[in-house]
Formats: sequence, structure tokens, C-alpha cells
Amino acid sequence: MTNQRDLFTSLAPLGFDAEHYDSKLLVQYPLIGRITRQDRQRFSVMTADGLKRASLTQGQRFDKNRGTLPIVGDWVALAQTTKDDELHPIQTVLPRVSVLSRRASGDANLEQTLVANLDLIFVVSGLDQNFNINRIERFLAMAWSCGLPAVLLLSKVDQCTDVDTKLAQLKPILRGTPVYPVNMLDPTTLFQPLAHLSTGRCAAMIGSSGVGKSTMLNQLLGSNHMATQPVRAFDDKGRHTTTHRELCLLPDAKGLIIDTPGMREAQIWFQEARIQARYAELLRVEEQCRFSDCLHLDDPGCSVRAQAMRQKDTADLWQQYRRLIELHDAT
Ligand SMILES: Nc1nc2c(ncn2[C@@H]2O[C@H](COP(=O)(O)OP(=O)(O)OP(=O)(O)O)[C@@H](O)[C@H]2O)c(=O)[nH]1
Ligand SMILES: [Zn+2]
Repeated sequence: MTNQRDLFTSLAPLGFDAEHYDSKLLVQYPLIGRITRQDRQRFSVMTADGLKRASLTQGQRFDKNRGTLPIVGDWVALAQTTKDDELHPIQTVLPRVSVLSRRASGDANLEQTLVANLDLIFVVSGLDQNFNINRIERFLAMAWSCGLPAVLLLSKVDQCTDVDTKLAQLKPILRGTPVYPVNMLDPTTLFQPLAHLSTGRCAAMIGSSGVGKSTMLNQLLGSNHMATQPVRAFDDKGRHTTTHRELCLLPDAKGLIIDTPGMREAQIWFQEARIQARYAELLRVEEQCRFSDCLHLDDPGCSVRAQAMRQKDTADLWQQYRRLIELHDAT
């Protein structure tokens, strides 16, 4: 059997970072892998020993606390099986480094976890009739509210005649978010945004249906791995082609991308602890604010704002933080 260091090295392209986990935990579980796909209660799990099929245990299946159920992107420990074609029961989900969540539909106070262990979010929006400043801002905020940075991809640049006007309209809502007009069918336009990824770094793509998320993955994988469909001619709306979440390893281990089904709208879920963690550096000086109940918005004598404004990158972060609070208070 391979020793543990070899094992971790072979899992690194999938994003495994042993330092995140208690080493005792890892010794306890010999078969560790990352969930790449979920179809109801069946999972595909990439391990150092190839792709395994896995299932929930009986106990997990009836677990009321759905937030702890395995999702795509999770690192899980699998039980061994005696026969090759048997499903591996998922013994445990390793602690998550991050998770993309949204507010569950129909219930304002229920979190729906979507995908786990991300480094950033690619928000994808079309430059066709899909283009909507308000919607784009909410998708960006969906990333920020999970403590994750966002990168904005504007697809269908080849079909757009007023890119500069649209870029100018976006300026006030970006708050430091890098933005790239792209043609998903032309890989040369994807080099720059992909530079945000590297071996082991994982991004999830979110956006409306029909904006080209699956087309981008196919382009990068050089195959028709994901199904795609043309949008409706009269309003450019997508047909909700992708119905599952799937994690793909880019060629030459240049990073990982998770495709998600198109969302009608961004339902923002505010992960307070993650928000505080992402903006902790800014909030370090909050004790120096004039008022002890300072919200760090437009409060007089706010040290957080004053300190943040000194540099472009911290000013952008403060703008994100401030927008999140506004959006939160408006819900
Ligand atoms: N010309 C052009 N067509 C694009 C571009 N991106 C996507 N398309 C086309 O738009 C249609 C929809 O693309 P998909 O990749 O299926 O969209 P999706 O975001 O994955 O949609 P869902 O799976 O429904 O969420 C396809 O016909 C693509 O060929 C682009 O940048 N330029
Ligand atoms: Zn303050």
C-alpha cells in the first residue's frame, strides 16, 4: 500500500490540502476521495485509486440536518467493499474549508448547501439579453456572502456590439471583482480568467441558464462532456440543460471547475462567520471606531472605513462588506 505522503501527493491535483485536517483523522480513514458528481443519493468519488461509486449510509439517508450531508466538492472517507461493483458507503464528510450556499426556495431561513471546498466563484453572465446589472450584483454578493472572492465572466462577447458601454455600467457594482468578456467557443479568450486557477484550486460557476457554463467546461476539457443547448431566440433564455452539479479536473491539473445548473435568481445566504473571516483584516481596527456600535457603513468616526480607504484593494473589500450588510438588512 502507498504511504500516506504519496497518497496526499496524488490527491493534491484534486485540491487536497492535508494541513486543513487533523492527521489522526486521516490515518483513521484509508480511502479518501472528492465527490465529483451527485445523482440523488449516488455519488461519484475521485480517489487516488480511481473513480469510485458511493452511497449514503442508512443513518445519513434519514438525517434531518441536511447541511451535513455530502455534496459535490466534499472530501469524504469511504468504507472499503468486498466486491468491485459494490457501492462504497460514505463514512464521513471531512470538515469543509468553504461552502457555497443559497437561501432555500420557499423558506427565508433555511440554508441550502450547493458545493463545497471552493477557492473562488466564477459568476457567468451573458452579454446578450441575459445582461442585467442587478442580477449580476446579486450573484457576486452570493459569493461574497459565503466568504469567497468572485471573478466575473461575460460570455457571448462575439455577439455583443456594445461591450464598452456594458463594462462602464458594471463599474459601480464590481467592487474590485476582475471582469473578462469571453467567447466560450474561443479558448484564447479564456486564458486570462483561468489564470485565477492553478493546481488544486477550485472554482464553481454560477449564473443563469444558457450563459455558457457547460460550453466553457467542454471547451476546456476538449470534449462534449456536458450537454449544452441553444438559448431561445426571442429572449436568449436558457433551457435549464444542466440539472446536476459536477466537478471537473482541468487538463494538466490546471485547477478544478464545478458546473452547476442555471439559477433563476441568486438567493443570497449570509454566512456570518465566513463573512467575518473574509473581512477580518478590515475589522481588526474596529475597536478604534468612535462608536462602540459602529456598523462600519457611513458612521461618523469609523476607523474601519478610514483605514480601508487608504488602499484600492482594501477599499474594494470594504465596499463589498458594506454592500453585503445593505443587502442583508434589506431582506
Ligand atoms: N456565440 C456564443 N455562443 C455561446 C457562448 N457561450 C455559450 N454559447 C451558446 O449558448 C448556448 C447555451 O450554452 P450552455 O453552455 O448550455 O449554457 P449553460 O450556462 O450551461 O446553461 P444551463 O446548463 O441550462 O445552466 C449554447 O448553444 C452555446 O453554444 C459564447 O460565448 N458565444
Ligand atoms: Zn466603524
